[in-house]
Amino acid sequence: MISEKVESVLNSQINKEFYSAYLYLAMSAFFDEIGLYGFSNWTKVQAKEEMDHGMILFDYIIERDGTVKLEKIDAPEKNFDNSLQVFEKILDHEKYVTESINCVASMSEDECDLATRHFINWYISEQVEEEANARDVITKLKMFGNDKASLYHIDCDLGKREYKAHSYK
Ligand code: OFO
Repeated sequence: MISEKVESVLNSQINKEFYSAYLYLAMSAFFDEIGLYGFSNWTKVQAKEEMDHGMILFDYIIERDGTVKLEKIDAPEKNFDNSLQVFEKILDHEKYVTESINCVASMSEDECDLATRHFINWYISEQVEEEANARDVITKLKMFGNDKASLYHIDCDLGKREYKAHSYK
């Protein structure tokens, strides 16, 4: 059994993860429109991972005999200018998600819910990786993004990313 407070932050985290999936899909559509298909692939793979993040929380709440409460998912931003701006937005968004995950960790500590505190460690590590991934692309775009041949190579590189289903167990 989980407390109402922990259940509430976990449910709100499900919403944030599915919003993240929506946001990455909007970015993927933008990249398709401008012909950066590797960037589109990378963001589409990320969208699928975000859905996994949401589903892992969903299954965890049920496993703990809690109640899943699905809330409205906001429409994502859809006006983007260029690849660097998109990845800066990704980094800002992931920092926001990291703060939210940290709040779940603090709440589970406040409620002496050690199982949730342990469970959320997987997300804490995942956020370190996601922020680092976004920063890595930003660095490359800042160094080489203005050169069309280099941008093409970055696009090919991001096109290699493959989706692997995420699971925390
Ligand atoms: Fe689910 O980590 Fe990104 O948002």
